[in-house]
Amino acid sequence: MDVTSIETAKSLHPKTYDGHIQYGTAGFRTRSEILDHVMFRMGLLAVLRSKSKRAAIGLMITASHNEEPDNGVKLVDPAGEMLEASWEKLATELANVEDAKLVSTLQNIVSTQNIDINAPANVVVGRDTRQSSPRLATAAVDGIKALQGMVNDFAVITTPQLHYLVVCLNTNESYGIATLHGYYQKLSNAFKEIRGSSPSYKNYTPNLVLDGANGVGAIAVREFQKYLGDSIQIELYNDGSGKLNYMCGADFVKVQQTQPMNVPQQQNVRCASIDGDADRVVYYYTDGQNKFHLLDGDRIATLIASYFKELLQESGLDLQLGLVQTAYANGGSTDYISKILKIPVACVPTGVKHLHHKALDFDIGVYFEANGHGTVTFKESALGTIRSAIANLRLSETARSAASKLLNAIEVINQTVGDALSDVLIVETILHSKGWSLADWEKSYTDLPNKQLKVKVRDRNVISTVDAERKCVTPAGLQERIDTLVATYPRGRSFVRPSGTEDLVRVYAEGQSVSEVQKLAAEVSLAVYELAGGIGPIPIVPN
Ligand code: NG1
Ligand code: ZN
Repeated sequence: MDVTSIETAKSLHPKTYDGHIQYGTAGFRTRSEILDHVMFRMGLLAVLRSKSKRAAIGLMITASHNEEPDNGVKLVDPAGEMLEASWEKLATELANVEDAKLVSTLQNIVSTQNIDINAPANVVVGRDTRQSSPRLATAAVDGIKALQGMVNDFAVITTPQLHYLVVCLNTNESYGIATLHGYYQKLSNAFKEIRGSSPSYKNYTPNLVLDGANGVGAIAVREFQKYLGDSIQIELYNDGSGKLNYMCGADFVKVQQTQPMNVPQQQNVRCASIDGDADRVVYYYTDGQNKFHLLDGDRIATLIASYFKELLQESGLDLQLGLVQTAYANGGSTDYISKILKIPVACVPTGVKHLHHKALDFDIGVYFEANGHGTVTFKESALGTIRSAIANLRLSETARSAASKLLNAIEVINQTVGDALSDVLIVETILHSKGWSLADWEKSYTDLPNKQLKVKVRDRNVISTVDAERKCVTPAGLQERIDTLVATYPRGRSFVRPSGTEDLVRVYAEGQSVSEVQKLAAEVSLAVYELAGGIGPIPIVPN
């Protein structure tokens, strides 16, 4: 290890923040002004991870749907997954050590992880459009270079594009060409192939209004449109000229359950919102009575799963299809999946790494968070089975055509991570094939009214949970209080958990009516405030 080069670079990125910061659900995420030394150190860690895995590692600078002054960084493992849990701990340790202990901490990682320091290292770097991102990217690159790693800087890209590039590089480009051109071409070619020469069908029209959250996704959408030609017309709003994620974007629309700013309110028009780094998407429309209708990640998951189920039945393929959700999934969707679709459904803790991991248990694993972050994974053996069916002339024309559709749908999907733009293309593909409007899609099941609230507490880690976050074990008495409150509401459900990306506790409630869930969410918030050390204004419970 070239200690002199690390010491020199370190002096440019001294640790100036004394608080503890933690690698959470999506890496480090906090106010951008305290992140310089963290970025530098993550550049160093990415090199060690790359050497240890003998593969390219991704480093993405983004705070996704958070407000513009925040920023963050996450590392992407070789197969496109989130960083392995044991390395998250190393990341937290490395980010928090004093400057004087930086080199010895690195040396310790090298020896405990058995890393050959002379092995090559390749780090793929990407960043979102935040003002602080170029400065923070420089810090990360300084870290990579201080350990003599190779930097593959793709500058401004979406988070899913970074995952895609990492996987392409690590599969010798068998997954796809490791360029942005390769990304756009792979997805758009498959999309156009399925769409054929008639972009309209029954209630489906090839026009989509898209809210780009004023983020990097807006740039990518403009680029995508060039590849998509007339197969679909995307009308872009919040295209980057306004404030990032401000009253717009997937998170705003999902949590506020309302139309984003600047998108014209037109009746029965198909709209979608992506988030600031383009890894989430939700759909919505306003009906003839000006009522807002949200079609969130749970809906997208059920749409994709039911489409795949139909194609599997038509093709006669015996592949196991499964769906993965979190506690935030609407009870209406879970009932529909298990009772009507009859597809196995699993519940895991929040954070795509948990969903992705569980989805890999199935031949075809559909996973989505309710907020619109998700994708589909396919086992290599399942792909082989589908390909053989297409080539098997003894099968009926219908069976082979269904298998072929399945394979094309797989090509449209960015399997490496939830990708808002790829998810838009798959949703559009399915709606087109069914000839559906959003109202048609919505008929499949009814969402239970639900509400999310945030509570500020002194230390959010006083809350610990079990059972995929559906029950809390500490602080003492909180779960009993939640149980008592929930019991008074028919179809009521509520849970609380510390956020992994913000310094607060999240409260979720659902039930049979809007007024009841508002009340339940507020009552549970008050319980958190009282039993978990709330700070700031006391939550107000409506009458
Ligand atoms: P936290 O802050 O841990 O709730 C949020 C989302 C996650 C995930 C991460 C990463 C909710 C309730 N939580 O995590 O699902 O998307 O951000 O972006 O939506
Ligand atoms: Zn995001």
